[in-house]
Amino acid sequence: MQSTPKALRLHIGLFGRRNVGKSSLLNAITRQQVSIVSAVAGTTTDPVEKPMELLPLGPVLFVDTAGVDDEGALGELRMQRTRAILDRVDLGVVVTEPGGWGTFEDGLVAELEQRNVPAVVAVNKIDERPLADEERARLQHAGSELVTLSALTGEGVGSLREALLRLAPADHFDSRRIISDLVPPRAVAVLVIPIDKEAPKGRIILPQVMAIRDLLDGESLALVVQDRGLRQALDGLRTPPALVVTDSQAFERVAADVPPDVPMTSFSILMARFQGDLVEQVRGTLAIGQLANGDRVLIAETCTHHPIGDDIGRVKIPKWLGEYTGASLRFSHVQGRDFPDDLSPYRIVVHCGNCTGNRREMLSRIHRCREAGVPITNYGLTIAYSLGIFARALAPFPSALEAWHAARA
Ligand SMILES: Nc1nc2c(ncn2[C@@H]2O[C@H](COP(=O)(O)OP(=O)(O)OP(=O)(O)O)[C@@H](O)[C@H]2O)c(=O)[nH]1
Ligand code: SF4
Ligand SMILES: [Mg+2]
Repeated sequence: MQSTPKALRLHIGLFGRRNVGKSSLLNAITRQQVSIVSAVAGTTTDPVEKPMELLPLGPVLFVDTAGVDDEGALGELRMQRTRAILDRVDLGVVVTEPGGWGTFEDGLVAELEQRNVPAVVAVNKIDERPLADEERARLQHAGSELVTLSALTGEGVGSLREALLRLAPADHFDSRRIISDLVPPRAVAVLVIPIDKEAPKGRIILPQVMAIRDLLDGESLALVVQDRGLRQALDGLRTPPALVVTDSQAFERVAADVPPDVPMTSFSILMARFQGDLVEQVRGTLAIGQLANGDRVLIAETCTHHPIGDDIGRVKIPKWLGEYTGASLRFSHVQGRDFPDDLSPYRIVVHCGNCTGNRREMLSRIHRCREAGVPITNYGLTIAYSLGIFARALAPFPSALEAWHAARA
């Protein structure tokens, strides 16, 4: 994960007066002692950079700056350094404490606004003193979002993460590839699309269309077959394909036909990576092993299609989960924008691939599950796990496989 180039990471700057708790906040977010904290004003003298995976945002670079309210030559030098950072951040957090907001902070927000950089106003140290209603009303629109928190107790740090997620520029979420990064130019990807009674008439579904388009963009070759044509297709290739991707529902049959040394996964798992957070959802999948009689399972779909026949969410996943766990589970279903505020009744959330949704919203759902302590997985991961081919279906994604092994250990 640390291999994401610095330039591709979302840059988030922490700004504010000395001693408001910028460094403490960075440590609270990262849960590490990245930056030195002390009661002495002016502790941070040079910017401190911390690249990390910030759930639910993905790869980010935090920059903790020196407090910039001090005067004199030293103060001006620090201000110059801080301006250089204002110039290169994608998001700014202006840190203050209750009763601490003044023209200095207004100036910081204005500097960010001039650069079209969204600013989160973060009022820290609320464990010491709450934010007065009058000041809250005033700060509500000072920046793009207002959060109150305590770096000391951790209260509100989750809201800061969510605010950063909401304000992150859209292109931060669009830079990923669905499949073309897994298939070199001119190499072949075999896409297995069974045409059965559940297949929509006269067309193929969106994740499949998206994968084909992405392969074309990557100058790779897409060989599209039905499951019963797979063996013949593989026999006809002079070199093995770089990847086989199947509809999850044909996983078992396809796994039997694809030689073990050929990487194989499903469209739904590709979608978890592209439209969600594969590593987090892989970790969530492990909770399937702990499901017991009477546990409630939430099945969530982003679009509001009408369930037909052996619908995957209503019939197949409940059946596979029941067979795998041997438990009698209670299933609830939500579609579209419905996603419960209270997740506590559920032992696990099984989400669809979110092909019609946007990634930001999916990440926000994953984040809410995490905050509520409820594991979240997805359709393809659940099916692969229930069928006992999880490791194989994750082999194309080393970091996900690693997370799975780590979580099991
Ligand atoms: N009570 C309380 N104290 C805090 C909180 N956050 C930080 N502090 C304390 O405030 C002091 C300053 O914290 P720092 O994190 O060093 O502040 P800073 O903004 O990085 O300061 P400079 O680097 O000097 O600009 C330390 O004594 C911290 O322990 C908080 O949420 N609550
Ligand atoms: S949004 Fe979800 S349920 Fe709807 S087609 Fe896409 S993956 Fe399937
Ligand atoms: Mg500091």
